[in-house]
Amino acid sequence: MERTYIMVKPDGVERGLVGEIIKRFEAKGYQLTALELMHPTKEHLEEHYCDLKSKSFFPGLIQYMLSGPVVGMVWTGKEAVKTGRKLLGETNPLASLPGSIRGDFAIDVGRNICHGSDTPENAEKEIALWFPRGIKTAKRDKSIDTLIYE
Ligand code: IDP
Ligand code: MG
Repeated sequence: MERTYIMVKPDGVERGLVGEIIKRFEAKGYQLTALELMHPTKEHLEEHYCDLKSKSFFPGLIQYMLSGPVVGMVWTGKEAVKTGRKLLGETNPLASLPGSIRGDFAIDVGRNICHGSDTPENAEKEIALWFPRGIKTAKRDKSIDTLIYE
């Protein structure tokens, strides 16, 4: 089963959208595997976004991400990475369809309320970065899985 790292950014936390975002992943059928409210350092965020270091918006992005706590989560299930990004919507909320999280709750790209891993490899890297002590994985009740997977 695939894992993805989903994070509610400071604007999403401040706007009270944590529950809404959790609700959508739960309702889809994904399993909540880890969850924590965190106050990351600048260095930690620079590591998370290291691929974007050369972008002109990078300093603003880091400043935005430092503006308050974030909620980091790991969700598990079939194609969790790709489907997780579909649930979030496009990077630019105005290009996101209604029904997606960014499409329903955000306008500007620099205030797009949530993060989702883009590949399974990056998901595992991000999970290791944000949950460095590891995650105890509780096996979900098999009877629930038979209602979600054929
Ligand atoms: P993603 O979050 O959809 O994976 P990335 O390209 O990885 O998008 O960019 C990371 C984050 O950087 C975005 O979610 C957004 O908050 C911010 N960002 C991306 N492009 C821009 C931009 O052109 N201006 C301002 N912020 C941006
Ligand atoms: Mg990205």
